[in-house]
Amino acid sequence: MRDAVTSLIRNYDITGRYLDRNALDSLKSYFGSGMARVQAAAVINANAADIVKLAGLRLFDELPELIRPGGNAYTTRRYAACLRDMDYYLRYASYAIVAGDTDVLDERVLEGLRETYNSLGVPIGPTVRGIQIMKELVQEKVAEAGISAAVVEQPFEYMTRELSEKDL
Ligand SMILES: CCC1=C(C)/C(=C/C2=NC(=C\c3[nH]c(/C=C4\NC(=O)[C@H](C)[C@H]4CC)c(C)c3CCC(=O)O)/C(CCC(=O)O)=C2C)NC1=O
Repeated sequence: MRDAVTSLIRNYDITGRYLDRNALDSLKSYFGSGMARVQAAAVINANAADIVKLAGLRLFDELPELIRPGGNAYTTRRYAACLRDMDYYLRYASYAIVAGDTDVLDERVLEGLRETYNSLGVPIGPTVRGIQIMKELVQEKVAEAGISAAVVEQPFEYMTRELSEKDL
């Protein structure tokens, strides 16, 4: 599992280079945004249960067929599984924000996920929508706390892109 620093070092080491101007710029940006990223993770931690719950309500409000008979989130067991998945996405997004790197998402969340979802009939489009709604809620909460909302966007966009790009 890599963070922004270990990813950078790894890339430079592969080609045996010293850290050049580009490397220093990206290190500066990583350390410069460090406090904001840590504070954003604290905001997510303090609001996680609310964010997941509200995102679920909004998602099912937009796409009510999900929780009707025949929908993938129909029955309390599957409804709960869906919210649990949303909670996973949020928690791992908070790790990725702190790490300044999406590697943790590849390793712990996205690996094999599409195959699992496809075999269980979990629809990707609505899952992506759920992730987007959580991103919006997190951006609101973070902005309310006076932290730059820019630091939280990347992991949600990454999960969205990775999930939708290789849709079956
Ligand atoms: C930390 C990494 C990690 C992830 C991401 C993960 C996802 C994950 N979601 C699952 C199921 C599920 N996921 C959903 C999710 C949804 N259904 C919908 O209609 C909505 C669009 C969506 C919620 C937004 C549902 C309903 C199930 C249960 C499906 C079933 O058993 O029929 C399963 C199958 C096993 C189980 O039910 O626990 C996995 C592995 N597990 C992990 O360990």
